[in-house]
Amino acid sequence: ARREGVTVFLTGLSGAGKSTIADALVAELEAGGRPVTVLDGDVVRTHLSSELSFSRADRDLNIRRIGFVAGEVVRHGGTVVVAAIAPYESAREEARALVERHGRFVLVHLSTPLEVCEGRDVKGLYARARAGQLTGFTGVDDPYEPPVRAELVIDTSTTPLAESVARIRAAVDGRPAP
Ligand code: GGZ
Repeated sequence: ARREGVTVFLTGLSGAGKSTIADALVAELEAGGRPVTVLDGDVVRTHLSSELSFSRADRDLNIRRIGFVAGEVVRHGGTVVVAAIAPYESAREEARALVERHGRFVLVHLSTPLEVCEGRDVKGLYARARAGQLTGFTGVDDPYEPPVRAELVIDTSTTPLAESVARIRAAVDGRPAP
């Protein structure tokens, strides 16, 4: 029988480690013979959602689009890795519903504390937000609703990258965590 499709949906603050984990996870899944469709918030906003702002309505529309694309790939037995802030519970659950009609959905909450994300500040966006040069920045002056039912919760400030990836792979393969 054809393999069931699956979407791994990484949600969390900017700087929580979504793209880092996505990159490592995708490399391992592809090395294991699973081609992966990657939907990274940053990239999606360049190519698929370029007209969208960071208002609630536009964030929700962004996540709805991601959920739709993920569902289509999963429908054909594919593997999808999403990395997006996705700050609203209702939009994440909409994405879940769009995927689960065709296959499996693994929600991974990267629960890295705000202080750690802000300390990393890879792109200097937190500093700009604190300075008032960037408004509506998630975690500073815009909300992040923690997921109510995540399959996995991982704090990247206390979990090594290899362990995070191993836990997610186990969930994808339906094995108990190593
Ligand atoms: C949050 C913002 C904002 C605001 C720009 N709030 O860490 P990054 O820089 O590279 O990735 C973030 C990205 C968030 O896009 P998403 O599509 O994941 O967001 S959502 O799921 O809410 O639609 C961040 C950058 O865009 N960025 N302005 N105001 N992140």
